Amino acid sequence: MTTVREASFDLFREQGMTTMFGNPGSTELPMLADFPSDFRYVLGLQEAVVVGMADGFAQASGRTTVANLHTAPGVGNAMGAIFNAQANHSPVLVTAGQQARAQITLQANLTNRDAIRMPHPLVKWSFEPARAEDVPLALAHGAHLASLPPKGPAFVSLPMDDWYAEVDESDAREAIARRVDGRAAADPAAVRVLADRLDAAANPVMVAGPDIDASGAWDDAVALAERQRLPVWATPATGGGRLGFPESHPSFRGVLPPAIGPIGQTLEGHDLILVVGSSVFPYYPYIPGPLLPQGAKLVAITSDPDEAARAPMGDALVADVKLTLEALLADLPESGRPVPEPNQGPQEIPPTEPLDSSTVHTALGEVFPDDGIVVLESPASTLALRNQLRLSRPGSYYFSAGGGLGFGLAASVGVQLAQPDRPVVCVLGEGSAQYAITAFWSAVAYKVPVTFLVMRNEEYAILKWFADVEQVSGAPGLDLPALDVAAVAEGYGVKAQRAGDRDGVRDALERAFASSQPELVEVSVAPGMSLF
Ligand SMILES: Cc1ncc(C[n+]2csc(CCOP(=O)(O)OP(=O)(O)O)c2C)c(N)n1
Repeated sequence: MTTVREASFDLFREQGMTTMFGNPGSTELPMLADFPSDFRYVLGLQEAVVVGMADGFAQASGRTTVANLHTAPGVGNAMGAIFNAQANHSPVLVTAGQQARAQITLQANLTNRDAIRMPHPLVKWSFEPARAEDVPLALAHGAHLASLPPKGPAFVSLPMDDWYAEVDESDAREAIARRVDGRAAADPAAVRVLADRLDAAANPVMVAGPDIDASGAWDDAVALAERQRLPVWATPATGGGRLGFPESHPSFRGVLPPAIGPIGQTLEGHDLILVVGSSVFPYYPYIPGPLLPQGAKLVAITSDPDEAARAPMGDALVADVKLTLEALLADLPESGRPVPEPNQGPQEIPPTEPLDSSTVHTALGEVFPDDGIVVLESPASTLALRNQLRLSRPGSYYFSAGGGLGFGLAASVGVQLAQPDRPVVCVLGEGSAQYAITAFWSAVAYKVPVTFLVMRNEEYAILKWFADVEQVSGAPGLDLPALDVAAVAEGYGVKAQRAGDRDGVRDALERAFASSQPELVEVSVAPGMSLF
């Protein structure tokens, strides 16, 4: 016989899940008792931060990651972050403590009355085991489901008195040792048809999405574009939680706009649109128009059956993105089409007073380390950063595909913990920083050397832009005067600098990158959107 607690930690150990994020309460303490020394517990001070950190860690490590929350209020606080993890296809196993079984029916204090239903639409699976001894199997079930395509959060509610219950040792061993591999290859006949369509097309184009990076298909996507002479667009920034293609590559064209009409116009002239590792498409806002340019066909490769099923046009092939690109490459010859015209590279930005966000990103680009990683949540400067930095290595960009603010600051801490040898810069709007502000404390407490770059424009700039698009005037609540993120960060123990000109920004960033502690650079920037 062994205990639920021993079997559960053996399961986590066996599955490589030894870094755990959490915010504890009385209902989680029995789980955490005598915490094993080969595990790492990362405390987040609020549950949105706990799940955001776990999301970043899971994506950047490629490992399913536990986020342990405090019964119903903890799950409630984390819902926005769970929504983001789902959109990011991030394998997070969310667990939450629950009242002791003897007191659930009488609804003692802190009972999660409907634990299964609470996170339901945002997770792949939501469960509370019927018996204490089923806990290790339920955790295994959740962990495997989270890691199967499409990866995403799963939830298990854990009554607090289950941890000391005894389980049969050999049953536990069976559950613990299982391997579940979800990488499925495409039907070879379907790949052959796609290869023929691609080869026969007069002017095909590729749209690269986040699952290229997540599936490890970076080099295959480059090889396919080069062999078939494909110009490449990045999927719209709204859904591009990761990059799918090197943005300094001569065949890279830019980031697709996020709305129906403009996408159709941008892809005008192509007869075949090959979408790889993205939904079709992460549209927002609503700007109607033809879904495809006149005469164009579309084929999407995705590991997510729902992405394939819900697309409003085109065909789809549901399979692992890397395996499918490998199979396509095996079937495809060198194309005789002309090599796409080389792209222009970043646009020159004339100096402005006060600094424009694009200028700040040119300064960031000058000191950005080759192996650097960007975690981005600066809505009004998203495109400026993409255009100026032209990130070109796999695993170097994380963005919330869900659009819920609070991902950036928290996820950057998780990404840096998963990638301790790569410098991480987290670029934040001063408004966005507020949704996960307590992650500064975790960065300091665990000596996580993220460089935070805060763009202080004293407003919700992107919402003013949306107000124009939506023809809304007179909306309140779009200004953020006197929000001093540097001072707040200092309160959490982060060393903060303020910079006001281009050289100052560059020097401050250089110092922060060289530091082994989290450091923050706050820059006052001009209001409005920066697009280049
Ligand atoms: C959880 C959540 N609440 C509200 C929003 C709506 N929203 C989108 S962008 C934005 C402004 C963010 O401010 P800031 O980071 O200063 O960005 P700026 O537009 O100035 O770059 C808001 C409030 C959201 N996306 N997510």
